[in-house]
Amino acid sequence: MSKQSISLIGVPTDIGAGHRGASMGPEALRVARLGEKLTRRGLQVHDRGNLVGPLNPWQPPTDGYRHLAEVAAWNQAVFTAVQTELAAGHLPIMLGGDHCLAIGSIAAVAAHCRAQGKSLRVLWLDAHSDFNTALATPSGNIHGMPVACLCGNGPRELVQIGGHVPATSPDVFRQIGIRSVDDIEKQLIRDAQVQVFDMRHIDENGMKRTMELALSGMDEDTHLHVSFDVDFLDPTIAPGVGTTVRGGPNYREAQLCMEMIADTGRLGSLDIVELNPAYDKRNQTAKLAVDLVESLFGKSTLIH
Ligand code: 4U7
Ligand code: MN
Ligand code: MN
Ligand code: MN
Repeated sequence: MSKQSISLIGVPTDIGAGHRGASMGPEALRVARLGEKLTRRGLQVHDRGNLVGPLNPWQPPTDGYRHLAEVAAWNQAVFTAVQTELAAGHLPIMLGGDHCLAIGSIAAVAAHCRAQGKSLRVLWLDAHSDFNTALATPSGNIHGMPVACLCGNGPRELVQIGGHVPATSPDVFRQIGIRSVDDIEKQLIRDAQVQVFDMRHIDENGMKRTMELALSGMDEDTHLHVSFDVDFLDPTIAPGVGTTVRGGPNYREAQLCMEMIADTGRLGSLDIVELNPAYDKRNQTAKLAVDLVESLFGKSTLIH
C-alpha cells in the first residue's frame, strides 16, 4: 500500500472566539513539530501553509452573532481547501484556529461522503457542545455554534456553506468530554437527540467503554472525522485555550481515546482547534496536542 498522504491546512483565525489568540494556533503546532512527527510515523505530509481571510474586527455581536460575515468568509475558504484535499485522496488536518472552522471542514467532509456513498461519523471531542443559536447563545461567539449550523440551525450565511442544506444531521455526531452546556443549548441538544458522552458518563463508565459506544456501528464505508477542541483536555495539562473548564480527561484518558480511534483505521479527516498560545506556557499545550495526534495516527506503546 502506498503511504497515506496528509495535508496540513493552517486556519489562523480567532474570528469566532471570545478571546484573541487562537489565530496563533497553526504556528504553535508547527513549532511543536506536528509535520515532522507524522512524517516519522511513515506518513507523507504536505504543509499547505495558511489560508487567508479577514482580520478580526473585534466587534460586539449584532443580532446574536459576532463577526458573521467574517466567519462566513473564513469557512468558505476552509470548505474549498478541504474539498480539494479530499478529492485528491489526501487526509486533511486543520490547524486551527477557533472552532467555527468546523462548519467549513465538516460541510466539505459531508459533501465528500455523499459523493462517495460513504457514511459519516463525527467525533466531537470538546468541553462544550457547540450547539448554540442566536437565541440560545450567552456570548454571540460563533465557535459555540458550529454543530447547530451543520445541522441546519443557524444563519443562512453559515448553514449554506457547501451548498447542501443541512450539511449534515445530528445522528452523525458523538460528543465526548462535555461538561459545559448552556441552559437553552441543553434543550436544543435533547430535542435533536445528539449523542453526548459527558464527563459524568466517562466517570461512571470509563473512557474505554465510552469510546466503544461512540465508535460502535461503523463499518468499512465509514469516514471518521475527528473535531478535536483542545479544551476537551483537563486544563491542568492543557492551559493553552481561551475557554478552560475544569474536570476534563486526564493524560491517560486522552491517550486511550486517541488510541482507540486509531485502532478503527477509519480516520479520514481532523480538526485541531482552539489552541491559544496567548494562554499557553512554553508551548506545552501545543506539544501535548501533537503527542495526542501522534497516538491518533497509530503511535502506541504496545509491545504485543
Ligand atoms: B468552543 C459558550 F457560553 N457555550 O456559546 C458560548 F460557555 O469551540 C462557550 O467549544 C462556547 O470552545 C465554547 O459562548 C466554544 C459559553
Ligand atoms: Mn470547547
Ligand atoms: Mn468547541
Ligand atoms: Mn474554546
